[in-house]
Amino acid sequence: MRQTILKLLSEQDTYISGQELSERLGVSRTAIWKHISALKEKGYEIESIPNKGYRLLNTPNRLIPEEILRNLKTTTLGKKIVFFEEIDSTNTQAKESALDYPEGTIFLAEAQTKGRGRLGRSWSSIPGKGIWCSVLLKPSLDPTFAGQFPLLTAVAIAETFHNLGVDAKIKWPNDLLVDGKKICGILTEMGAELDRINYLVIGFGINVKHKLEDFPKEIRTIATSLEMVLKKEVDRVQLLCDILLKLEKYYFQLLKEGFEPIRKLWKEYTCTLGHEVKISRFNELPLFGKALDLNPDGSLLFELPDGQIINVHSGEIGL
Ligand code: BT5
Repeated sequence: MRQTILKLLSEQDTYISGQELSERLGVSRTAIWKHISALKEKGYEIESIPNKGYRLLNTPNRLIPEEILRNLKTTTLGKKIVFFEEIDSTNTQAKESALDYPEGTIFLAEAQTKGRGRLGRSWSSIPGKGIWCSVLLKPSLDPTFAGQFPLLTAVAIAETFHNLGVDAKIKWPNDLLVDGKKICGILTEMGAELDRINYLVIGFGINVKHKLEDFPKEIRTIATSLEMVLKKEVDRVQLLCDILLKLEKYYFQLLKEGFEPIRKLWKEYTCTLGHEVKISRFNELPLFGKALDLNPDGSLLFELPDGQIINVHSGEIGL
């Protein structure tokens, strides 16, 4: 209901009367008035003049579901939004209720108190500055395909950044860097049986409005934000809507055509291939060698100093 009221208000430059709204929505004028009051409380500036009606003056510059749904052009992703002003971690929430929500649901928070990175690392997620979002997907695929999803997400986000004029590079497997500093991290988690994915939760954290001093001291030298790079304001709502649209496009493409088109795009955006790198691995000795190619399954083709070629499925790259 509120979404429709907002749509009608934003389509019109002039006033729209309470009577007209109540007729078009089939509810009483008191109900309309209550919805308008609730919207004002959320930060919408709505002028109401007796005998004239309502007029939308300003929308809140916040990442709230009403604003996202007003701008979203997807068919599936983001059509259902679970929003928290503050939560431990959107990935944790998405995983806990994955079976209760449909594919495409997004879990979104203005702040995370226990934002998570990979392998138990933490993700700094201060209020109002970033996009802290988890997308729930339920592809009918074998779990061996799961590794393609963070790569696909990195491509969708890198491409959106490029359209904004930000030259972001993907560090294998899925960190996004600008001038060597991390601007976005992706954490993909899965619920699966041996031969079937039940759900995937793709969490991405994007630093948007941070100034240098907004980052905790320990990551100030390694982190950056879109506004630090662009030196102008970035609209988080529009950015999230653009990312979801691209993510949806590539997700459907992956289901239809397989990974190859995404792999090609990933290779265009990466800064890893062709370089001598060190790969730190969980519970194993680090590897030194040359990153040769991205394999069709998302693993890295890697040449060791003795010329041996191996596939690396997971790890952390230091350039
Ligand atoms: C990641 O882990 O990069 C994945 C981050 C995913 C965050 C999203 S936010 C929405 C969803 N809900 C969650 O709880 N998580 C996801 P990893 O590659 O392990 O990188 C973690 C490392 O990045 C940390 O150890 C820090 O060094 C650094 N770091 C932490 N916060 C950062 C930030 N805001 N910007 C840049 N670097 C950061």
